[in-house]
Amino acid sequence: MKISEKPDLILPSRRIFLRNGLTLGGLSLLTGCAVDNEESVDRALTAISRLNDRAQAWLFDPARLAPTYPASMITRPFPFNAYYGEEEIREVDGEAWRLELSGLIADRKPWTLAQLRALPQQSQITRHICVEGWSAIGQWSGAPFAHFLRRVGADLTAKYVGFKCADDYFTSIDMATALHPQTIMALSYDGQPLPPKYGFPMKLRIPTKLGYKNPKHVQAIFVTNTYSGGYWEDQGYNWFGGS
Ligand SMILES: Nc1nc2c(c(=O)[nH]1)N[C@H]1C(S)=C(S)[C@@H](COP(=O)(O)O)O[C@H]1N2
Ligand SMILES: [Mo]
Repeated sequence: MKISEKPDLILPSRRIFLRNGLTLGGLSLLTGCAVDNEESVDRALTAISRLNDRAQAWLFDPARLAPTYPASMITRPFPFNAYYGEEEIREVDGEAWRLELSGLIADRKPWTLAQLRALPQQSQITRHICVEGWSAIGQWSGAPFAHFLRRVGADLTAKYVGFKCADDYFTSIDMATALHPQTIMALSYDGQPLPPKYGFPMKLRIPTKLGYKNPKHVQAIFVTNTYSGGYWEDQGYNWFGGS
C-alpha cells in the first residue's frame, strides 16, 4: 500500500516521522536500506514499528500498575468509539453467546456468560486513552485475565493472545500484557452489565494499552506463537500500542 493512499490519522508513526522532518536519506541511514520510493518508505517505517514493538515489550514492566482514580473523576458520559457509528452498535444475545477458545489452550470448551460471571471479579477505575486524541476515565469490573488463562490451561509461554469480536474487529496482545494484574475480562461498566456500546457481553480492559488494543464484544480468544496483527494495526497503528 502507498503512504499517500492512507489517511494521515491512521498512520501515527508515519505522521511523527514527517512532522519531525525525517528525510528519506535519514530513513535510509536508520534502516540501512535504500529508501527511494513510496513502497520502500512503507517497508522501512513498518520495520521501525516492529523495532518499536520489541523496544516496548522490553521496557514493559509486568509489575508496574496503570494509574487508578477516585470515582469522582469518572468521565460522564463516557465516550463511545468504534470503526462505525453509534447507529451500528452490535447487539449480541447474551443467552446464546459463547466465548470460543482455540490455539495453545488445554481446555478449549466454550464459556457461557454465567460461567464468566461466576469467576472472581475485580474492579478498576482507570484511564482509557484513544490514539485519536481523547482520553476518559471509566470503571470496569470483570475476571482477571491471568486467572482465566491459567484456569483453561493456556500455554503461558506462548507469545500472543488474539481476540476476534462480534463485529469485524480483531486484535492481539503480548502474553506479558495478557498476564498483567490489571488486564480483566470486563463484564460490567460503572456497576451495570456492560452496555452494547461499550462491548456487551465482554470486553478486554487493558489499562496499560491504548484504546484500540481493548477489544469489545469479544467472541473468540486464541493463544499462538504466530503474529496475527489487528484491525488498526494492519493499517499502520503500532502493534504493541502501550499507553
Ligand atoms: N469490537 C471492537 N472493539 C473495539 C473497537 C471496535 O471498533 N470494535 N474500537 C477500539 C477503539 S479504537 C477504541 S478507542 C475503544 C473504544 O471503546 P469505548 O466505546 O468503550 O470508548 O474500543 C476499541 N475496541
Ligand atoms: Mo481508539
